Amino acid sequence: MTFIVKPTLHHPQLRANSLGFTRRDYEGAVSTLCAGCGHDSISAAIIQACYELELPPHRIAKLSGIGCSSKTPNYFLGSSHGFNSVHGRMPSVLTGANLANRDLIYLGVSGDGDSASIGLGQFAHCIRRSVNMTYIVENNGVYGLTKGQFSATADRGSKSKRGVVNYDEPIDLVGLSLQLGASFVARSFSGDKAQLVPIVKAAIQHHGAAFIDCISPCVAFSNHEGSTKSFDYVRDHNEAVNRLDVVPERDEITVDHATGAVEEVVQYNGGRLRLRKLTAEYNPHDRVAAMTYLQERHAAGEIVTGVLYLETEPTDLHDYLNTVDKPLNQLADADLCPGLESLKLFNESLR
Ligand SMILES: Cc1ncc(C[n+]2csc(CCOP(=O)(O)OP(=O)(O)O)c2C)c(N)n1
Ligand code: SF4
Ligand SMILES: [Mg+2]
Repeated sequence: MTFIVKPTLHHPQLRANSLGFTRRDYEGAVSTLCAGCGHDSISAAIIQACYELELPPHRIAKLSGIGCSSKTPNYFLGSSHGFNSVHGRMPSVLTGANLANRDLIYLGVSGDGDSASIGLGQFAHCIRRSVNMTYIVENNGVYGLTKGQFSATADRGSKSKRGVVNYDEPIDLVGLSLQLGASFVARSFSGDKAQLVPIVKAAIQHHGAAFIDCISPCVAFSNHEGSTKSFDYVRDHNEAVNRLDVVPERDEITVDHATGAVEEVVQYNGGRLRLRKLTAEYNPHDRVAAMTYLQERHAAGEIVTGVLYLETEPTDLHDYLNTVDKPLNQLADADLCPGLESLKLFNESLR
């Protein structure tokens, strides 16, 4: 992959977080995407979220598939672990990495083609297994990297840049992840930084499978009239059901919102989410109601954004498998192979 390294010099007065890192320390190489591509805004939101959460970069692992979206991990978190896998295969690589080392923070970055077309099976199994990760799909409704063919998330009736109509039903990854049991589900828009940054922060803090569908217009192939993934279309049809503040464990809550309108959810690591309702009838803890609401609003041509589902006491794959707290890749030979006597005892227990 070609890339241009960014100079490490920065203004001496750039504010550092408590780890001594500036926002620049969470950046990566210079982006080679088209100017104005929505994906670059998502990279900026990830950088901001990790800087604000004060995450040590060496504790993060970013994984992706193939596509313009999957190239982006090269443009953020340059000091973190990274793995660029085969098209549509990121979820199984991430699952394996997570099982081997549960101590890292996993970021899966993918495209709508990568996750809803070729990688749909991989996406589905990774979500239903509750892998502890933040899974972001940068959704532009096209295969940007291969010149703009419709992907499986393109809406029925939407038009390609050359005027071809898509007759296939779209796959809604939000609906699918709700059905498959994801414990955190959100949708956002690359053009709404104020919404996206706290959603990414909340997803990273979530213990379990956190999925974010981020509509991300492709300025080359899905930003024209007739596309339902263009900047104009999303701005005109965006219906945000809530707004989120993320309060780290170390910070006191100082702002008091109107009673009843704000719900506070304590996260696994002690941080808190403050969820402010914008739509009275929307309940982000009712999976079935969320699925119905999203389908109704989609039929009406609206794009519902915000935290769409949140389980307050989530569990992950390691909890189900009852794995030891120590990461498996740090276990010694004696732990991994406890000897013939232990094997005999184990076999006896199965008789
Ligand atoms: C196995 C395989 N099949 C097909 C391709 C060609 N290919 C590369 S990227 C891509 C689609 C990318 O679309 P998406 O995931 O939506 O990413 P975007 O470029 O839109 O961000 C395709 C079909 C490939 N690289 N590997
Ligand atoms: S082709 Fe589309 S998705 Fe790819 S970099 Fe350009 S604008 Fe972004
Ligand atoms: Mg795409």
